[in-house]
Amino acid sequence: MEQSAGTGGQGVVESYFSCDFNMMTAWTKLGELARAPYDLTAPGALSPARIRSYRAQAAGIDLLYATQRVDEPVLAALQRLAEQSGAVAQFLLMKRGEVLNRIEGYASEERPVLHTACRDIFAPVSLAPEVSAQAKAELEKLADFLAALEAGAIVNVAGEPFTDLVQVGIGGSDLGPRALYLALAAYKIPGRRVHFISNVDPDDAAAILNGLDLARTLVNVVSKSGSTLETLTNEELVRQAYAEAGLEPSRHFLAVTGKGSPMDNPARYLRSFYMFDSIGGRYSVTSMVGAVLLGFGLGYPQLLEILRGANAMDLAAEEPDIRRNPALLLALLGIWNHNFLGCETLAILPYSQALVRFTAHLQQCDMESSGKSVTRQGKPLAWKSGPIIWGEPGTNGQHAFYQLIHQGTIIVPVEFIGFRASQYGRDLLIEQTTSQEKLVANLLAQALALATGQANENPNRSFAGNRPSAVLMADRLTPYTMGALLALYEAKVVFQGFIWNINSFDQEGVQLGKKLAGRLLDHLAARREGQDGAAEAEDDPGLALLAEVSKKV
Ligand code: G6Q
Repeated sequence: MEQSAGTGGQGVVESYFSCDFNMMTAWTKLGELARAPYDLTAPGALSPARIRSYRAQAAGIDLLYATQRVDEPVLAALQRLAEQSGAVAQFLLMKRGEVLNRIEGYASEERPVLHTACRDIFAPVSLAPEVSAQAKAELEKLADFLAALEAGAIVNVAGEPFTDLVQVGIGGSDLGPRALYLALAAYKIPGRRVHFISNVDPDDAAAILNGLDLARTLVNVVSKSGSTLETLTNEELVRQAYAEAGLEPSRHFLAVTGKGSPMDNPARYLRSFYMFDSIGGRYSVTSMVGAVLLGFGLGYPQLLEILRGANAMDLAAEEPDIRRNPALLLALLGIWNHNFLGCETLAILPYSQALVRFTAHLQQCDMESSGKSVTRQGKPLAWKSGPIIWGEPGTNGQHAFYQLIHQGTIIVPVEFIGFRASQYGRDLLIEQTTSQEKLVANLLAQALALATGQANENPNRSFAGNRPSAVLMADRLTPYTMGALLALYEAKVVFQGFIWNINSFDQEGVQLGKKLAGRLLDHLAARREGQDGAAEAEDDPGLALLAEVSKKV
């Protein structure tokens, strides 16, 4: 596949769309280079000059990659891989609204992929003007609503302002929005709080509802499809709590859903906001799915800052030179470690307590996008798609699972995320260093220790080294930086999918379990109603399992 990046057009998309990863000359080259990857343990291998030059920057985020097992020939081959797969050309086509969510020749979602249009609103010329205009209209609706709350024009039945908001949603309607809210809690409007109910476990809802003054609480029900079992169940549960408290739900409940979905019924809600078909759940944080709660909790100006940061990174992701495009470079380094050096997992370890749920969001964004076994032509993949993504904030992780990362028998590449300054700026000098300095020093020490290792005559105290990591570093975790970081990872996932030639935008793999759960629930409902069907199908393994787990010990 010899196409140059940045050309665009339908002919080009067709050829990139069916571009097999292992047919590219860059694949062959990288395979050769992987036989003797850069040795980070060699004397002088991690020189100050290397550390200075292996650094890419965009939208206030630095990517330091000197501690990866790459050298100039590997970087040149990765650049070639980006070009031969048309990674940036496909990214631009995605932003322009090309139908990229599809499997050729088979029934599939057949949709454009336009989460970037939610923040393209700042660009002088939007690449997808229609969807950007729709996104802008929803944002303006939200701005009016938030201003009315602020001005006391929308209040509860007793004339009091709303102080709390509960987001009811799951998967993409929960993980990203929750991760961002927690990340930016330092910027909250005083007196406002946001809570989340996602699991169909009744205890999830009960624990949240128990601590709330419902009269002063808004409930934001978020479901693109408007038909998700967990969300609809939890909505009913919360409505019931309002009814029991003698409160009218339509004065408290908001909806974020797709136009025409079963939830698209404005009469039931105080306000209805919309998201669009072309925005997938796990890519929906910057749509109304995240915007409503972030606007309520942090205020509209901070929400715009998040969008601005995301937009800046989306623009940086259009850069064809991999050394100037952190999202693309991170994607390629991931492919180098996973497909060529054989690493099965990736740990994302933020040195920021505020990012406590960010890895969980990235786990969904990445694993739901890249957990695929067929190409975009429906053929079995002859190469590995996505790795397992996991992680927890450091330094806590250092006292938990880092032992395996340093001395275990598998190699776990790491992406560290850190900040030069804390969010609150409330810190103390203890033994001449601040806590923030201690945090960052620990992050850097881990990257160094993993890379260089340390020989010891005691084998149990020996560190083999050559364990790759990358460091993402920004000044401070602000709304702008958070938006940029979010967009960086979204673009990384999308780039990897383009290179692996998989559809990163559907999630058929979640359907079978949902269907089987539905059958078991039908059976339980029929049994409760005393219907005959409940006793049938003796040889059904699902019913046999149900019978077994229902037996008390
Ligand atoms: C994400 C997935 C999935 C989705 C949830 C909730 O990309 O599509 O996690 O977000 O299943 O779906 P609804 O928003 O339709 O309730």
